[in-house]
Amino acid sequence: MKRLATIAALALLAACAPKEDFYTFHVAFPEGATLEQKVDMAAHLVPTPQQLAWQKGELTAFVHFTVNTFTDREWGDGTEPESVFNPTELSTDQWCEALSAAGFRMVILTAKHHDGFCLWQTETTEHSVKNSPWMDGKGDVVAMLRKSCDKYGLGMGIYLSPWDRNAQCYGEGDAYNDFFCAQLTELLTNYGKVDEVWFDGACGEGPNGKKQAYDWVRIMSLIRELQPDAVTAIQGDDIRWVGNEAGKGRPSEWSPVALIPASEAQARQAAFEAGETTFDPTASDLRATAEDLGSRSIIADATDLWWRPAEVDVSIRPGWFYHEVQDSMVKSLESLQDIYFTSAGMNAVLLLNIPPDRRGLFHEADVRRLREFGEWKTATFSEPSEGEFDIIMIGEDISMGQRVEKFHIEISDDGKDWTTIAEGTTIGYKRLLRLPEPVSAAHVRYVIDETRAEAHISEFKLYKNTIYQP
Ligand code: FUL
Repeated sequence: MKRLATIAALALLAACAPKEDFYTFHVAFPEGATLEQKVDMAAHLVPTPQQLAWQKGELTAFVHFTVNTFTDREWGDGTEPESVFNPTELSTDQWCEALSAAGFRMVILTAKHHDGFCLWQTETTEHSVKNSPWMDGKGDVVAMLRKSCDKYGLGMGIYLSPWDRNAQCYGEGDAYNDFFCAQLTELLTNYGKVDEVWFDGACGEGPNGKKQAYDWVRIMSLIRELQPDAVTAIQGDDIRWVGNEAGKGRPSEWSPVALIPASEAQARQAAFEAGETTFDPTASDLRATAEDLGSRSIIADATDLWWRPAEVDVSIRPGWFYHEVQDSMVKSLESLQDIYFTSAGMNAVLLLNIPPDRRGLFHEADVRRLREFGEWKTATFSEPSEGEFDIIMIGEDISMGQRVEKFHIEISDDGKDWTTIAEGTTIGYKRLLRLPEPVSAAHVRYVIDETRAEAHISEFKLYKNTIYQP
């Protein structure tokens, strides 16, 4: 087996730029800007410190738990009696122990799902743990999770469903926004540091048949005030839904995108309706599910770009909530490995859902799979390979922006004749490339074929995929 003598890097565009100006989170293009100018500005769009810290976390766990766990449903209708919520052995320590051992850095809990049942001691509604038999109504799942996250060194996030099928004020405009902000205030005030606030996109009818207009501008400003270091996801500004629930990032996954955050769209809409601007924000029909959110052709038509990295949410089982019938349907280790490559390996953060069962524990089958996943990941990625390799990791220093548009990897035995073994478009924070079979070579190098400005490659490593043996 040949040893890798050198790892050489070749950047074709390494212009000696004068002092660079950067734009944090958002950049608006000046009227009449050329495509070249816009692309250069896009290359200088950078994440906020909170977004950067979030991206480095790489693996976040999602925990879907509520009355649905006991009624065997995916969406409760809001009429479930509080008495159904009665886990017999709830242990957030058990969740966090399994997660931290598997390499997860944060846990996001459904503090409230669409059924409106609150997992914490809230003063906003009677529809909560307070009126359940669990711990004689004295329990608080959010408080328990807080303690466990601290114990196991994990960050904590909150999922608060805007759609509420129980609240009588849902659909009543300000009344529901007041109610929702009161719930957020409790969660963001009484439970220490919250790292991510997650709002799904569902907006159905409430108990009175009405739909609600959520006040995203107000909601975002409340979060900035109460937890300035938290990132806000999906309907929130900072983190974008990848666009599917199958664990798949895009081959070209840009963090600078033209997808407008909900709060900004709402603010612009209000200004447009008030006659303060002639620019109609509803004119853009770009959706989170679109195939392309940030290429040059998108930039050509865009007026603004935002740094909005992708989060890949997917469940370890077919459903988001626990169903006994799915105990035999926990995703295979191979499937989790694939998901890791197409999420964290494609410039995104993986948000993997593990639903506790009716005991309030992660089921043994899920715990086993988490352990296997963690062991595989550690064994594969702890040491760069000095011999054969079949995984290439390459990353950009995204504190300088995301710039690379096309690259390839070459190997050589004599340093003169080079063979291409892999290629890609975007890199971003981290890109993992798998080779069809292991190779070895004296020299390995990356070549940047196209970039929006000088490329800053922060990582270039080679690994050998381990075959997992429990
Ligand atoms: C969706 C919800 O409707 C699902 O129940 C689940 O919570 C998923 C993560 O988000 O919008």
